[in-house]
Amino acid sequence: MSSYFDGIEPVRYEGPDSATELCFRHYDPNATVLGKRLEDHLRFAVAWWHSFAWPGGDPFGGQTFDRPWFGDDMNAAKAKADAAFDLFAILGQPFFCFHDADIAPGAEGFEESARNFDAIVDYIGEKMAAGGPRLLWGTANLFSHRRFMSGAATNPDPDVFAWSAATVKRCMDATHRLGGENYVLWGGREGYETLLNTDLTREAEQAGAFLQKVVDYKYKIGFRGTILIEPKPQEPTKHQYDHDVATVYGFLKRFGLEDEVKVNIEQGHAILAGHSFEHEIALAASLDIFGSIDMNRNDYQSGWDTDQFPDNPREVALAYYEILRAGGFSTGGTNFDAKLRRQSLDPLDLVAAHVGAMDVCARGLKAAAAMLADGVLEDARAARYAGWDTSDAQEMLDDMDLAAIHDLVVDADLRPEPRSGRQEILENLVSRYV
Ligand code: XUL
Ligand code: CO
Repeated sequence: MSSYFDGIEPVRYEGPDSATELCFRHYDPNATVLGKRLEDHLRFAVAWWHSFAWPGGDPFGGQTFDRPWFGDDMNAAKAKADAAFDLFAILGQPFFCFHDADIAPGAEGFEESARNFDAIVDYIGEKMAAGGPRLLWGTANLFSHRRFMSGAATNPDPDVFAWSAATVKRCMDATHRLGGENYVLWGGREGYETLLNTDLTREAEQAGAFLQKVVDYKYKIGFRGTILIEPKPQEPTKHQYDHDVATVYGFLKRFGLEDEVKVNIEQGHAILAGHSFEHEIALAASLDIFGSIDMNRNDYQSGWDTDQFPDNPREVALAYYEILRAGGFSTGGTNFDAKLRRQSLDPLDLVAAHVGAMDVCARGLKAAAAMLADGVLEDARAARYAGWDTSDAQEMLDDMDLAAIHDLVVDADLRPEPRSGRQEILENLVSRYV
């Protein structure tokens, strides 16, 4: 049967010195790193939306891609699924992710939409049963259709809340049916354009009630995967409620859901929020809510959420370092929430983008594993805090009040001596590994 990717062979690992254009130079799925196969460390996923549904538009111009499966009916949706599984066979990545709107044509009525969706989910299920990747996560697109323009769960209209809840129910059912390992909530319209028409208290309470219903439904259907919130500070809204990891944690605590929900952290979203990717991962790990990552990068000149494929081994290494320090992924993985540039029209571009990104991630993970195994950074970190390991320091922290600490400082005539933070030395150390 002919395929959009005809003429492109499955990509193989050939090592760093290979002259083959399309091969893995660093990603050998079977190589063992820290006692685990690279494939099982990285848990790569291809994103249906950017790779198969995105038409190549930008805010100033429309479609540039001319995919044979583009169309708004069930035949087009099946052709799209066929093309997706052809790409998966070329890349050999273990997972994929989708929104309902990526895989099936919508309809104005809920039932018709849901029927289309369920039929394509069955079709994808058959393709999965015949071999190919598993589902890392499913999600609902509660942001593209105009009904969601004022939010989904946080909409001022209860009918939109209801539509959104019903949609999430269907998407959780589908994710469960396909054996998905996580379910993601990204609230692209859960925020505001202007405070002048916004009731912050109501909207937060609606969002909290919605999330509680999602968690309750997970238990009702016996879904064993992880519920993940994906933070982002803005775009498309002026202000998004799930601003960053710290804000999401505060929200989860407010509604008592911090043990039920974790985060899916995206590189570009972290940067938009004024953080680094590794900061967001490290913070989530320290709060025990780290779940999964959306791997990509923004354009550092435009500052927009451009969702490009990652190409910077050092940045990626620092991110995986925090993931490995936290014990690695459990249900999470590395989802390429990344899209081609709109001039990259060819099937080869789509394959090459993923191959390059998988290689950069493999390189980063190997560097991170070596840094961790050698222990140099962790030894330096431990040495920096060694003073706190003494019983005197612990006693001060646990048992002494301000007055007692005051007396201690006076009695001992304490004169703290500043010590170097050794930042450049540590940065030089990282450079040796990447
Ligand atoms: C948008 C974004 C989404 C989520 C899933 O910036 O990252 O694609 O990952 O809805
Ligand atoms: Co994302």
